Amino acid sequence: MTSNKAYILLGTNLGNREENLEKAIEKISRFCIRIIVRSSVFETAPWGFESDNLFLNQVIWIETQLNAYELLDKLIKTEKQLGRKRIGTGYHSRTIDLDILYFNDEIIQSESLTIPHPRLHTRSFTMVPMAEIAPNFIHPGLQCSQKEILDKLVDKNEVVLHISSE
Ligand code: PH2
Ligand code: MG
Ligand code: MG
Repeated sequence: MTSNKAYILLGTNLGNREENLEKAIEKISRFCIRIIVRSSVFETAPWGFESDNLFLNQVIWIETQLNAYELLDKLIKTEKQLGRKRIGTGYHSRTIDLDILYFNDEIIQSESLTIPHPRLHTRSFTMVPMAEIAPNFIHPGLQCSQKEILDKLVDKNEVVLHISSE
């Protein structure tokens, strides 16, 4: 049996944010083999758009028998089940966003999927939780560790510890 390992970013800035994260993780745990690690939860300022609603962001590392496209499909269905509405183009507030950051150490570039996530290394709301749980994991494109990426990051958007995983 082959299995895959993926890092997923969870983001929410609408409704009961803590509950949205818990519900999403519960649903994800039903269709993957296991959730290996969860990062702490961080409260983060909206990046790339204006909103009064701060985000909660968290990264989880999962083991799954699904391939990257099957995983994407399940994550989109989970977002819909948790009330995610997709509104035109640009960034909007949302109950839940589930993004695949890394899938094994694969590089995938297709119309529906880009892995590693194309903007992950520019965003502290992603890199802080990512470097917490996998400081030595190497970005397969950039060939840098998560810790190295975080140390060089210039994004100064606020990221504050909200619920520690310890
Ligand atoms: N997601 C975005 C755009 N901006 N800002 C924060 N702080 N957290 C997010 O998860 C986030 C964002 C697009 O998916
Ligand atoms: Mg996103
Ligand atoms: Mg998304």
